[in-house]
Amino acid sequence: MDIVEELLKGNRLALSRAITAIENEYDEAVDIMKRLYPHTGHAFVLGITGPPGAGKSTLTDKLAKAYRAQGKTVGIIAIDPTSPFTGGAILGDRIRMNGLTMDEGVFIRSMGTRGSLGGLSHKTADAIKAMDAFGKDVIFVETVGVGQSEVDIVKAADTTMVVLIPGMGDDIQAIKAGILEIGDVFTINKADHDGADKLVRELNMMLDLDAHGMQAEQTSTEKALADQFHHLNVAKHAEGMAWRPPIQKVIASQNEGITETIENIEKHFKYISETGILQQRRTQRTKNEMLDVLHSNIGKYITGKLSATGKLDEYVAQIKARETDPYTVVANIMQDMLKE
Ligand SMILES: Nc1nc2c(ncn2[C@@H]2O[C@H](COP(=O)(O)OP(=O)(O)OP(=O)(O)O)[C@@H](O)[C@H]2O)c(=O)[nH]1
Ligand SMILES: [Mg+2]
Repeated sequence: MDIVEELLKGNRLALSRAITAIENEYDEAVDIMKRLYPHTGHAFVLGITGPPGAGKSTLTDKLAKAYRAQGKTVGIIAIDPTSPFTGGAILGDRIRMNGLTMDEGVFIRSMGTRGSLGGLSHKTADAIKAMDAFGKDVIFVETVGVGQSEVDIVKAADTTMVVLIPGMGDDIQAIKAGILEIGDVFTINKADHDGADKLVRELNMMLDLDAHGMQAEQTSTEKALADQFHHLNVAKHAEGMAWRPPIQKVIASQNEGITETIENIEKHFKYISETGILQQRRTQRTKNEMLDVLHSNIGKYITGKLSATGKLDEYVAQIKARETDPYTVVANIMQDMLKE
């Protein structure tokens, strides 16, 4: 079957195969993406991140149902950093999305980090595009944790929701820099547990400090993290009237606070649309994606050549013997390549 033609016609099997090709880096994936690209750019992408077990999947399930009730179609990508990809078998177990799998208007896919070092964000971005071209109105991307590894995935989202839960103790301090920078909307889930109000207060305080430009007190780690989010940060403060992330208490398992959460997401989307931040983010994303492909292709090309000619091992030996250094070697390689 012609995967692209079928995908564009709404064939779910074709969408599934396209994502498998993307995930496994099959040769055909590049051709698929080339042909799908003109059909992308319509979906709203919502990133959902937070610590393990915070209720991200439960929440995604409820939010997806709410969007379905509005008549919107939904795509869900769950990034699973721990288990290897299992072709969907994982879904019943780890993703608590009862009933959603029966709904034709919802497409759920889990993606693992198997065999890809740092390549996941690129694959996630392509999977999002496949769902976008398929015609999904809203695409959820669920990732575990708040930190370094989520940074790139978060960049794929228009709006990022950070899910926190009471009883995290000092953890909130540890993840402070990350959450303040990436959260457009905050959800305090498991509000049926003790400490939800305390967490809301703490978070409010941190957001107020942040809004008053007191980032100067950041530790170097926090600064490094904040730098990662620089473009988001710039965008956030671009219009002078910085977005104040709303905080909503939710009991996802009981469907409580879902309507308010959807309202917050929609408010944020309206804000970034009207201020031009959305376009700014999407431009930045397009640029990053192009540069990713450029760097990766150039890297592969040069590495391939060096390996084939045996020069790679030669260089490594010379560097190891301290006859030269990596910088000099690479500068020479670049010069040789440019001469060709
Ligand atoms: N008490 C309570 N439990 C909840 C709530 N929301 C979810 N849970 C439970 O929390 C557990 C974890 O929920 P998940 O939705 O799988 O959490 P997750 O963040 O997706 O987990 P990972 O993807 O494994 O990181 C499940 O047993 C849920 O039933 C809530 O609001 N209150
Ligand atoms: Mg989950």
